[in-house]
Amino acid sequence: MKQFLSLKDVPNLSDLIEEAKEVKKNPFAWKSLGKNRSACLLFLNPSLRTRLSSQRAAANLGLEAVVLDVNAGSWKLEFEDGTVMNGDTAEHIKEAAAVIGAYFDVVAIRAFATLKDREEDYSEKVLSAFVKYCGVPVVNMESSTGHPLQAFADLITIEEYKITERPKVVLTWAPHPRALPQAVANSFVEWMSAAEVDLTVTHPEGYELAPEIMNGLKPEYDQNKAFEGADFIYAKNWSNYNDYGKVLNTDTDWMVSGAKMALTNSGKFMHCLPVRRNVVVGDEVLDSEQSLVIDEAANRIVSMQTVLKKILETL
Ligand code: AN0
Ligand code: CP
Repeated sequence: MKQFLSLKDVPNLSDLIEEAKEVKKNPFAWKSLGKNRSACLLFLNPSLRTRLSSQRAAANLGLEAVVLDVNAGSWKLEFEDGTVMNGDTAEHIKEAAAVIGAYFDVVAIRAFATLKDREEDYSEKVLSAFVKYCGVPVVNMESSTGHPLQAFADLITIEEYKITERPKVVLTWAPHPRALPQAVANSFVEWMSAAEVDLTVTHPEGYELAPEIMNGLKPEYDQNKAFEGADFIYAKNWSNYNDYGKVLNTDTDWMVSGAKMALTNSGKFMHCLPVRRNVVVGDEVLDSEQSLVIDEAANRIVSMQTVLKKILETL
C-alpha cells in the first residue's frame, strides 16, 4: 500500500480484514518491520484515540512515532499558492511538508473540515497538499471528508460481533449542539457499502450526505423503521451537507435511547467517540452490554497497525 487516504487505496477489502485479524492475534510478530524507520503524526485538530492508538500501533511495529501538534507547537501554515504572506501565516505548506518528508518515512495527518467552504473541504485541500509536497506515504487520520482508520476499526468490530453472515447495519444521524464534519459518516458509508453487510442510513430530511458517498443508496427518513431488525446501530452526528456546515435540526427525538434500541434485533450500539452522553445516546445504552464503543476504540490500534504494516512493506 503506497498511501492510505481513503478506501480507494485498499486493493482488496476482505484481504485487509484478514490481515487485521492476523495483526490482532499476533501484534508483535512484525516488531522488526519498523526498525530504523519513523513516522510523523501531525495533528491540526484535537484527538485522544487517534493520537494514542497510532503511537501504540507504531510501537508494536518497532516504528518510531513523533507527534506534532501543528497549531500548538508549530508555525501557522499557508496553503494558498501565490499569497503575499504578510498576514498571520508564517510558513507555506510547500516548505513545511517537504521538510517533514525529509525527516520521516511516513506522515500521518489529521485536518478536519473547516465547514465553511464545501468545495474547498471536498477537494481535500490540506491532505492533498501534504501528499503533493511531502514526498513520502501519507496516512489519513481524519481529513475534511473521511476518517478511514475509524471505518476500518468499525468494520473489524462488526466482523468480531456479527452473528449472521450479512448483518443489518444502520447508520443513524443523532443530535449534537455543535456543527460536526461529515467525515466519519462518509467513510462509514463507503466502507460498509463495500463490506458484506446490509447498510441502512437514517437521518432527518435535508441531512443527505454527498451523492458520491451515498452512491445511489436511498436514506430511510423514519428512524424507528430503520432500527427494526438491526444487528448494529452506528450513531453519528454530522452537520448539513446541502446548507453546508449548518445545524438545522436539534430534534432530541433522534437520540439513541433504550426504547429505540428495543426496536432492534438485540442490536449492538456503536459510536466512534468522543460522544456526548444523553445528547447523542442515552446512558442506559452506553452503559449497557449492547455497547461496543470501547471495542471499536481498541480496534483503532489494529486498523492503524495494519495500515502502517502494509505501507512499511512497500518501503
Ligand atoms: C469529530 C467529528 O465528528 O469529525 C471527531 C470524531 C472522531 N468529533 C467531534 O468533533 C466531537
Ligand atoms: N474516534 C476518534 O478518532 O477519536 P479521536 O478524535 O479522539 O482521535
